[in-house]
Amino acid sequence: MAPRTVRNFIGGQAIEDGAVASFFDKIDPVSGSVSARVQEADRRLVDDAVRAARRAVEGAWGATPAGQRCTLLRRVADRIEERFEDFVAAEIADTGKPVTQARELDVARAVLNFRSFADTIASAGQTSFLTDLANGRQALNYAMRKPLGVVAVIVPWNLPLLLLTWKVAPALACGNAVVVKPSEETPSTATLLGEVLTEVGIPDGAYNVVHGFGAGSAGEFLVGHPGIDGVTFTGSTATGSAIMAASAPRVRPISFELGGKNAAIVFDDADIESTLDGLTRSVFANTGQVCLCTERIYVQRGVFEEIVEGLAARARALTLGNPYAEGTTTGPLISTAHRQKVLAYYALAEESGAKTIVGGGVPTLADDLNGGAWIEPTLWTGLTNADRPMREEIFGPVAGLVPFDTEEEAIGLANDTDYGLAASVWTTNLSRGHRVAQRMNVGMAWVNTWYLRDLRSPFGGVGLSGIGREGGTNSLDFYTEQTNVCVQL
Ligand code: NAD
Ligand code: 6OD
Repeated sequence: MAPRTVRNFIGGQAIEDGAVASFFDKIDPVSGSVSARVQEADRRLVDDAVRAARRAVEGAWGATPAGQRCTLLRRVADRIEERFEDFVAAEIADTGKPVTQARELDVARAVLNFRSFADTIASAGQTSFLTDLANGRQALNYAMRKPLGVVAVIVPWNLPLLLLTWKVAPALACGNAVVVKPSEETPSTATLLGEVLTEVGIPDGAYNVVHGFGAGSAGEFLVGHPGIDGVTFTGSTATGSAIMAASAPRVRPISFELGGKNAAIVFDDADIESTLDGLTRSVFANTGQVCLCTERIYVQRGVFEEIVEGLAARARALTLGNPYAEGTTTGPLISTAHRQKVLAYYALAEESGAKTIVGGGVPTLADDLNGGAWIEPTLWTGLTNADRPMREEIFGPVAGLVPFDTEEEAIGLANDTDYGLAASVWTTNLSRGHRVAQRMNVGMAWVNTWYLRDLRSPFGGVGLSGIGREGGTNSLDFYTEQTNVCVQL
């Protein structure tokens, strides 16, 4: 079967192939074969997308009242539900993730993102102050919220639709138009979402998609474009830094959700079975390719052996294979290039003195999976925070386990990182849970759970993990500017 074509989506239209100068191949991470050919947007197409977005902000979309915008976004959620399996299939074709995860996390969250932000923005109020003046009179101050304008949305490949809609839904709800640059590894669901937005009647140009790479391609052309009023980015810290530099000359608002090197702390009073279940998710979910995944586990000495053995048993029980096969828990990495990077850390850990408890290499699978980016879930002991595999983000199904004795020592070990995205604390002593979670130098700390989300709560990181918070009214703050009006009464 000939590979399908994934198209740029500009001004409410998928772009004809004849209007595109170059294409690139999308490789299926399950089998290694070409699964799609993707239109690459050059400078001219990126410019077309930004202009289409500007026309929407200054035209039909800008003129749509907030309540009506939110009603339209609820229709988007309904329409994604109607086309649910189309989105699941597109996400699996790009990532190879198991069908249960694509359904229960990725596409379900896309629906929720649109509903949740429609509710938040529809019910958002304005700040006002009645000011007493010296002459006995009063003044009324009230702040008007206005959209930023044209927002560039740049997202990675690990949770493509989830992360895209997490930004597009609030941006549109606030009245902005967006130009989206999905990862070159996962182009499909962004274009499919364009179809859905058009189907429910979102005006042309409010949502645009340009495909391509970062440096020297669509990503760089987009963030360097003078018509962009703000940039929201999820991805690696190195790319965040490059985008920050490109945004500096025009002093644009930026929101960055970047990498992590997240810690879990397990106390000896933890409920062992539920802790092991939680750790298994937090280390191996999405083959370790979630920015929130745990790569460092600090375990109180009394339960260290029990946790190491229990987690290793659960890692061995993971089932790698075809994403649609019943019982598959774990997909491949996104690409063989990414696998090379993760395997280099597997080798480096052993050179640094790690004992590999489970995994450590490439698995043997059925012949039709041989060309894919498969890798073994892996656990190490014997490393310290001084070793690079315990300091650098690996973004694979792997964690190092380290024993500790006291609460103070565990807090010091967990906070000993340049990142600051997420942490989890496992204990049946809830006072200790609160105490330790509050001292984690991160954006999100979980107690006795991991990646449990309420979309109204702030999400983001500190240090190398990002700038700003999105979620609930935090997103409203990023995607709008305020004009304060002061009226002497
Ligand atoms: P990446 O930074 O390589 O790419 C992310 C996006 O940026 C892609 O669309 C890419 O094409 C684009 N890009 C690359 N260079 C660019 C440039 N110079 N200008 C403009 N755009 C550019 O990240 P990735 O490898 O796709 O994703 C994995 C990384 O993302 C990990 O570090 C992970 O921790 C991070 N991440 C963070 C969060 C979070 O919420 N904090 C969520 C998911 C992923
Ligand atoms: O759940 C979310 O809203 C979110 N932004 C998750 C990020 C996951 C990182 O890979």
